[in-house]
Amino acid sequence: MDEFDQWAAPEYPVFLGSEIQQAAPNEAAFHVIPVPYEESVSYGGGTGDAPRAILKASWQLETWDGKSTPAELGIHTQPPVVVDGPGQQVIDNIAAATRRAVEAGAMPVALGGEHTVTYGVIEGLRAAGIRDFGVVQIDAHADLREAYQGNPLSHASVMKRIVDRGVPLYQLGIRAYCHEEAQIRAQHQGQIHYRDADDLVPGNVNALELPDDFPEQVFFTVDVDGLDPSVFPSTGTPVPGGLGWYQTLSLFESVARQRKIIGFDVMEHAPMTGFHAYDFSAALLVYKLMGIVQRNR
Ligand SMILES: [Mn+2]
Repeated sequence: MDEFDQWAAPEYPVFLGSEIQQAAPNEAAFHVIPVPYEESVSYGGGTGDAPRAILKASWQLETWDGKSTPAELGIHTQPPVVVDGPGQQVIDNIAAATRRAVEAGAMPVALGGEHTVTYGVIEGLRAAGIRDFGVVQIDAHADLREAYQGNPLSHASVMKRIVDRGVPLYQLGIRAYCHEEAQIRAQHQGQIHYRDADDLVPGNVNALELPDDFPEQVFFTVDVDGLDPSVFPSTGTPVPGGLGWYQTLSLFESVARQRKIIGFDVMEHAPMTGFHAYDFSAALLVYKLMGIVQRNR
């Protein structure tokens, strides 16, 4: 791809393409991976439109994020992952894109799409030879069901698929889960850690301490419904009582101070016609997380 190319694919502008020249794949610290996958919607739809909306909104960002300029590290936007076909095929495609990022020496930054996408990213990290890592998840929902509506690749089961791989998990901001998920948490004591919204939000908790035995490398997944619907109403299954904007950034930063971030994603944004503010919020969230990574490397 030409280094001056501002389009990852027709209809898909590159991240921050208005401000920066896109970095070559092997010269970028971040590989933005658009994944317009929307299959197992349980309530409101639209998350398949999110990657394009976020990339478009990124053209309105400032390169200075208020503290540093993460764009200096190089950002490359891959073409969107092909999401037609059976679920396992899509997971394989996402894994291949993630592996390409890692093998280019970059950090994958996946833009969903539904939360199932995160399973593909985790499979890609494993395929690239990264085994000893944990996942920190911001979410309203535990996503720990064995299957949902008969589908083990549902967005409501994504964290169970990851736990099944033996990956340690730390959940933040959960406030909607079922009895089965509470049992799965109990069965995986020592592997699944959590601080739920009813602890973090009323307590205004802005930092957490990871357990000593939590892996040194961390992948961070943000389901935007983990934030309060006053910040992100643009999501399929909103739940009141979520994390604040600054609280989310602070929690991410507290993890980045303690561990090495090896990638992150932003999932489940669902653009709302006429409300471009939320597309911009999602783009800014992605860029702010890049900035935190930059300042804590
Ligand atoms: Mn989720």
